[in-house]
Amino acid sequence: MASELNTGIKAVHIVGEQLINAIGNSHQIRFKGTVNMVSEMDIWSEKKIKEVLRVEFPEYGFLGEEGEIITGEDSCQWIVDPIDGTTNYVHGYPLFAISIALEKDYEIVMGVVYNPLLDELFHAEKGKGAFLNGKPINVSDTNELRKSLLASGFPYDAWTNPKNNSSEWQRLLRKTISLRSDGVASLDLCHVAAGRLDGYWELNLEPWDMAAGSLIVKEAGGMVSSISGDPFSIYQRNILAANNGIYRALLVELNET
Ligand code: LIP
Repeated sequence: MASELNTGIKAVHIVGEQLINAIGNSHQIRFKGTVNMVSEMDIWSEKKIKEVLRVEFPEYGFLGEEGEIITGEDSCQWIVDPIDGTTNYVHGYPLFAISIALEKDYEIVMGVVYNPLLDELFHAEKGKGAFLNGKPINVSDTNELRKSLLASGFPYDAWTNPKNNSSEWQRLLRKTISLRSDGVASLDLCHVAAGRLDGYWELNLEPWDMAAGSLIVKEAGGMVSSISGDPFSIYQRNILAANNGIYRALLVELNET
């Protein structure tokens, strides 16, 4: 019998190949709001992932970024970002991912994040550790903010929302080695899990941006909470993820801006 993990991996590989083939093409774009782009490839990828997952697990629910929603007959639901980093993808900027998580009784129990251009597959199952291409990964051991490399991003309503992360960004720019904004939340989380980044925070995210990556960070030994330090939920729109050595210092800085 197929496992959820193997089915998730199969789905990201199938769509990943096609997404690579189409990355340089001109795309049919529409906007959700002022700057949030959707391409025909986001729609295609979500439909294809849903088809692959539901062949093996027809009773599970499905929550996808582009509107494919199925209420399942079971307590399990797939949570899918068919292209995380759509803005990068449609600009031909070579960094995007496919993210698939499995939620059971409102808890994320499995996550797969795939960067097809680098053929990097991150995965975790609850209680079983985190892996990159099958090898165990761990968060970094940096224990001072001033020695850390962090990432964050800017919300889609940054034009109009005064709480658009710019004050947090400016504050941390002066207290760290440097900051990165890659535009792919799921990969930012995986890079924390793999010790490539020491921490990451972001405001105004959606469940599919965080579901798989948050489990991968936890299983790699990292801390994950809301920005105010409350227990993490994929439904609360923001996230702070870091190694244990800098988590508290980063929490304090983010709550002093
Ligand atoms: C995007 C993220 C990006 C974040 C955006 C958005 P999309 O996902 O991964 O890093 O800054 O708010 O959520 O729309 O490309 O799937």
